Amino acid sequence: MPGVRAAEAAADIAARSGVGMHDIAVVLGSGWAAAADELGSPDFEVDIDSIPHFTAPVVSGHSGRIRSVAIGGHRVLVFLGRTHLYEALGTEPVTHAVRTAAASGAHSIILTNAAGSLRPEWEIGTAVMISDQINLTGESPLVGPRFVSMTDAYSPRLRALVQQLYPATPEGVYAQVRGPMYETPAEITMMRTIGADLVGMSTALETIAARAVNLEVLGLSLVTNLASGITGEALDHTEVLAAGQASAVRLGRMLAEIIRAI
Ligand code: 8IG
Repeated sequence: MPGVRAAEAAADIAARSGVGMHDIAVVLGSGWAAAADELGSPDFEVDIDSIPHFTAPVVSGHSGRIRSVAIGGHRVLVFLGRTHLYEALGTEPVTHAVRTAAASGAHSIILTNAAGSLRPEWEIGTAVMISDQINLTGESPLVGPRFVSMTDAYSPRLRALVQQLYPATPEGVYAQVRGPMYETPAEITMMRTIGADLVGMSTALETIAARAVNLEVLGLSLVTNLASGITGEALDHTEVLAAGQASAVRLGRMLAEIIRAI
């Protein structure tokens, strides 16, 4: 049972960190790892695969650590790196961090990622707030008759709060694909037609799992490339890491400000 495994992970984190409860969680995806230090120095940090049922991330740019950081009045559980669906381990490892966050006492989770943009006007380095999602993976982390509402999956309250702090933040619809290949130009044309503004290989399944355990979700995408066919250039993972490095301090401060305001 995923809930049982999450409870085991949460109990281990609580025992080893000495922090009984964490009220907010953050998942830092590729491009965002360098933002971690701007959240403040951790009171506790371990390798993610030393916590029950976590697997170490395989992508470069994902550092595979869990931190506990005090920010404002909050106890924040920070996951540096995530497990992706394209690792073919199934949806449970992909959503274990989200469920562990809920089992640790979190009421809110901030899911970050790097994404390709379907909007040419969004420059590389732009942080976009996710307003809604399209799950193109064909997968769900939920089993059985669990009819979870996905209306307002991305918390209107948290989105309003970010708009107040950073009024220039654009919003868009995030489409998750399985990957690991990037899209063909024809696939990007299809995604634009069905209403996507951003495309990536994470987050949507995590948001589904988060809503199933009543976590408030804030989603933030760092635009690191224009989607396939928009510039005519081939896509390259190194540009993802470079855009993250270049934006790290700005993104980290933005995250810390948002957390303080929650
Ligand atoms: I960063 O253009 C990043 N991740 N599928 N397509 C997909 N995933 C991505 C992309 C992209 N950019």
